[in-house]
Amino acid sequence: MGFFDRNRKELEARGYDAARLPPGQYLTDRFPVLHVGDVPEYAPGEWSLGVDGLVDHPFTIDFEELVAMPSVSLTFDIHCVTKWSKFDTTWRGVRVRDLLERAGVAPSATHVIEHAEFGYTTNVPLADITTDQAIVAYAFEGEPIEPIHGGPVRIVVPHLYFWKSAKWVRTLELHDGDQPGFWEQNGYHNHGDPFREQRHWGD
Ligand SMILES: Nc1nc2c(c(=O)[nH]1)N[C@H]1C(S)=C(S)[C@@H](COP(=O)(O)O)O[C@H]1N2
Ligand SMILES: [Mo]
Repeated sequence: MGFFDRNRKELEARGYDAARLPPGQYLTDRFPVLHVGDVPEYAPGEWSLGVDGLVDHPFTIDFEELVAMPSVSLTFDIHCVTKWSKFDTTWRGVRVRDLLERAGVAPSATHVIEHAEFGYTTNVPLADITTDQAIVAYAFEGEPIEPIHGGPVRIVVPHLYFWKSAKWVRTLELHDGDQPGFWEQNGYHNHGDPFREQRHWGD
C-alpha cells in the first residue's frame, strides 16, 4: 500500500469520514507554509483593505474597522493543490459577502479578483466568494493570524484549493468576466474545486 492509501486508512482509523478528503490528497496535522516571495511587514495602521472595480461605492477600511464589523467563527477543512489537506481549522473573520454588499456590486460584475501584497492575485467567481463560508479572516484558532500564514488578514475560501485564499489581501476587485490570477496564469485550474480535482488547466 502506498503513502496515500495508508494515509486514508489511518484517517478512517482515527474516526474521520474519509469522504472529507478529496481525491489525491493526504491529511496532515501540520500547517505547511506556502507562498511565493516575501512575508510583508506592516507598521501599525499600515494595512488596509479596498473594495473596488464594478461597485457603486468603492471603499477602503483599516484593521480596526474590519474587526468592528459583524464577524463569524467557522471551522473548515482546507486543501492545497500540492496535496496536503488539514481538517478542522477555525477562523474568525467577516463574510466577503458583507463587504461586497456594503460596496454595492454592479450587475455586470461576475468575478472577484483578490489582490494581495506584492502583486499576488487570484480570481474567484462571485458565486464562490459570496457563500456563507468565504471570509476575510483575521484570526486563526483564536489568535491573530501569523504573518507567515497571511496575517494580519487573509481570505479563506475553503471549498476551493487553498491558492484561491490570498494571504495579505489588500483589494477585492469586482470584475466583469474572468481574469486568471497568478497561479491560474501559471497552469493552475481557473476554478480549483478539490473534490473534482481541478488542479491544472484541462482537468
Ligand atoms: N499572497 C499570497 N497568498 C497566497 C499564496 C501566495 O503565494 N501569496 N499562496 C497560496 C497557496 S498556493 C496556498 S496553498 C496557501 C497557503 O497558505 P498557508 O501558507 O497559510 O498554508 O496560500 C495561498 N495564498
Ligand atoms: Mo497551494
